[in-house]
Amino acid sequence: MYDFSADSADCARAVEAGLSQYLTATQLSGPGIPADRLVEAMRHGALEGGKRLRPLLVRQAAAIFSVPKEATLSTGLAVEMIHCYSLIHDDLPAMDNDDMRRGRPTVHKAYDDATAILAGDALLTHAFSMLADEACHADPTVRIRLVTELASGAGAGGMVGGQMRDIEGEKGGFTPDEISTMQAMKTGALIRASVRMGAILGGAEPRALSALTAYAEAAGRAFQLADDILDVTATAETMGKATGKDADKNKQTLVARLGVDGAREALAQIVNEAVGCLRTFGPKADGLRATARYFASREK
Ligand code: GRG
Repeated sequence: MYDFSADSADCARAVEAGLSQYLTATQLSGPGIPADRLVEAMRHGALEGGKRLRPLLVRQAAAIFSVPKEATLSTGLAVEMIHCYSLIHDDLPAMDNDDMRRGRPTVHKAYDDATAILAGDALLTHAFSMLADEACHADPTVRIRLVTELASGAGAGGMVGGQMRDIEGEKGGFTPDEISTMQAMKTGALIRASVRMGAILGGAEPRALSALTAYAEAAGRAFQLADDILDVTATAETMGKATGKDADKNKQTLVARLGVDGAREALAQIVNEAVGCLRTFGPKADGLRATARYFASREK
């Protein structure tokens, strides 16, 4: 029987240890050695407190193809570095202007804006170095596919592009479809890339990859909707970051349109849709099923 609590805690421990091991001056050095302040700011933004859900999705998707969890770690670390960079930049005064993240001061509060920008940049860059290293996968063709997948999910057609659309949307006038597209890019694209990278590590055939992509897109919508509900219902203390931000910014979320109860019903339907995409995979997909259900029940 798949045990979500045990697997997610084990994954979070492995990610924490891996990030701590790779985010050091020695590991990050190139033609020169990075300044201590840069390494410290990167560690502040990456270590301690994240749920590490994206590396968990990599691990769970790869498990369908019997890839051992240890063989998914470099890929999981790469996607987590991208996620942490996005949070550091999102918290900056020029974007969401947040003081707290994961229960601690945001990187620009603990250091300064320029250091936070550079810490995010360096995490972004190092993510691709993790994937290019042969410790990630012995086959260079697989490594190139991982790089392409992560670049596509994180870049202008994915997360960064979604953030741009979100900023434009704050002026108002987005249709529900435009909101969905923005959210699928801003939050969904990295979740989609995580699942697909797990499948790529497992050598998934096109049909399996497309079923997993459909799962990931629905799971991404569920994750975002749960985040919107929590923004209304959870306390800042539980979340470790400010809440009520969507209403403050007059954001047109599904929660604003349907109310909390209506949004919860929609969330349950989306989770069923995600789980339905896994019907051909049998018990090896229990991890992905459990994570989709967790997205609907999470309290932070
Ligand atoms: C600045 C390039 C750039 C992109 C920002 C990720 C993002 C795009 C913005 C974050 C704003 C936000 C709160 C989006 C909602 C979904 C989300 C990414 C929540 C945080 O992810 P969790 O819950 O966080 O996985 P932890 O802390 O557990 O890692």
